[in-house]
Amino acid sequence: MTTTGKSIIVGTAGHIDHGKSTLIEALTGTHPDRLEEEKRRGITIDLGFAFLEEGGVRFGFVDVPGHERFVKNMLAGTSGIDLVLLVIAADEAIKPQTREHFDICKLLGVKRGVIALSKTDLVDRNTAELLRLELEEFVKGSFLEGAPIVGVSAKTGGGLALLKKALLDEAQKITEKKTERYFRLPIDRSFAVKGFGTVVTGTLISGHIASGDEVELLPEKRLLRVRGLQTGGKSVAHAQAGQRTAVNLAGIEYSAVQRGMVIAAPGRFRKTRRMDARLELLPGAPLLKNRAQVHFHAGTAEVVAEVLLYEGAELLPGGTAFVHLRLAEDVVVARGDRFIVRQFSPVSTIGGGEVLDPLARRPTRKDSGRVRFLERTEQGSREDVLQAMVERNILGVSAQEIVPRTGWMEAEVRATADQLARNGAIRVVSDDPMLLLAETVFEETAKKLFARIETFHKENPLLPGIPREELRAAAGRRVRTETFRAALEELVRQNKVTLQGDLVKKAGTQITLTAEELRAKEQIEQAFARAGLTVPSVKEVLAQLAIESKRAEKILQILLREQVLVRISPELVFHRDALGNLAWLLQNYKKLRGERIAVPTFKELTGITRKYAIPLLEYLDRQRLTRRTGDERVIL
Ligand SMILES: Nc1nc2c(ncn2[C@@H]2O[C@H](COP(=O)(O)OP(=O)(O)O)[C@@H](O)[C@H]2O)c(=O)[nH]1
Ligand SMILES: [Mg+2]
Repeated sequence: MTTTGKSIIVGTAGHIDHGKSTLIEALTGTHPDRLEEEKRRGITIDLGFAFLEEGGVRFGFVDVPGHERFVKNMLAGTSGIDLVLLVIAADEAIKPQTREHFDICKLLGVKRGVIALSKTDLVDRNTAELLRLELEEFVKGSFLEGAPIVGVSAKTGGGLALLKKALLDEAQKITEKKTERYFRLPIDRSFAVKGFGTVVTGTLISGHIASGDEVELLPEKRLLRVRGLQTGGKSVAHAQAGQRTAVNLAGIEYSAVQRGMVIAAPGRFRKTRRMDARLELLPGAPLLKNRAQVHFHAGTAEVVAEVLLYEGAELLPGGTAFVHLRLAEDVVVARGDRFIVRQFSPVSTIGGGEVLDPLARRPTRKDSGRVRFLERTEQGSREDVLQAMVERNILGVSAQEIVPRTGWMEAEVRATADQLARNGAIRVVSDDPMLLLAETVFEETAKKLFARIETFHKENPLLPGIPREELRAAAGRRVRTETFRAALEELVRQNKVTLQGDLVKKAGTQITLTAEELRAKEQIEQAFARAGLTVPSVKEVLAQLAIESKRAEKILQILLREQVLVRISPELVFHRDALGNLAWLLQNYKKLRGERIAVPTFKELTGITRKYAIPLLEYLDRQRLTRRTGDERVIL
């Protein structure tokens, strides 16, 4: 079943006993208080839920408790709402939690709402009109300025139709939450349903989910399968952002899941205990000292946090600042998520803000660029954000890291990276998995590699090039393998470097020998050429040269590489002409005396001793010039 029409989440807000729950029942027919204790005491303690389909819009209502002791429950319900229904009783007017809930809505970035002036049956017309003026003043300059104020009475039913219409009008103005984002649902309840097992509920804040999907429970990092889904009290095949959703999960006990946990698209979000954020302190809050302890609320999670101010020792009421939040427990948040902070004790809402980097590292004195980075990324375009992220990490950043840090889809990361690469700002050093590096860092790396290659040639004039592994080691651990590879490829493309098997050499490098070395080279070659198959030992030959042994050894290497000489065993080296002669001898033998030859005959034919004969025959076997059968060789 596909979903059509709009899905809107409405959250109530307002002081206790102002008629929030009663109003939800009057609108939807469902009383949202569900706990025994709530029914007995007649107050809302935890979140309640109800649904209404009206004018093609599906409303999911989240009813919150008004009591100041349960503001933390209210917070879990209010994050993720599209529309607030601020309820103010006509006989009581504005009370402390009216203010606190309103502040919370502002801090959470709620964009629209409707104000219900409830219990109008208890006051006369004049009082109601005066209160209306007071409320207009109260919301001036906020997101609720100009919002409809509807007088209602749940008792008489007066104004309910107008209230529904006002909700519908506001709902039409709301742009829906993004469904083209990775799936995420902060959990507000977990319980067991007979015959089904574990069911979790929450507001689906991004992406979509289908029955049969695999989801990741965070911060636990457990993969679970979705057995079934409900929205609005009906079973559905999928659900999308903007819907209150109940998810039946296979493979887990309901008691292992708690409010504050999140189910999400596997691998796309990460738990965190450190984040960088913009924090705003309410004008009425006490000033906040550096390292103050607070209660941090985001999504449905609540944890104790320490606030580190990046600039200054305190934050004044009404002020804002970049902060680092160090949490006592893991939470799951994404860039752009709103949060609330409450004073540690006595508990009251003092501010809130927006997550800028959900996976921030521990601040250090050395890391002086942090505030500049946050400034760049706070208001910047996607390109600005990605470029700043890449430039801050000299090792480069991978897509696996960028997705949970930004909340973007992988395709968006790729498109942004390609754009930046085209502009010459960054380098895509590897495509899959994608690794991005600042262009300046990349060029610096290539330059250093090239300098190392040049130095190698200078220090080793008799060697053709530096072994790739040696160059890799010289680059150090601050250069990832992918970067090394890409930088080397770049140098090759620029025709600065050539690769020769396992060796890297500066393009156009020739080994130039001194006159002395040239003579030595000739002497070595001649010594082996003269010897034929009864070769002297390498040591003997080199000892007779006028140059020192180290250089002599390198010249021998050159002859071997040029294949003038051939090493057939660790001790034995032959001139290529001698080996060519031997092959010719064998072919001749085959023609005259047949293909089989025994070791003694071979010795006789070549005039060499066993010491040479055996390694030579083995060499011939390896070269497939002969094949061993028993004591004999078959000439091929
Ligand atoms: N007279 C009158 N009483 C109401 C109205 N709405 C709610 N109440 C009463 O006010 C009390 C508190 O209502 P409730 O919905 O629980 O308030 P909440 O704490 O804001 O959820 C209850 O006793 C309700 O019966 C109304 O429109 N008129
Ligand atoms: Mg209530």
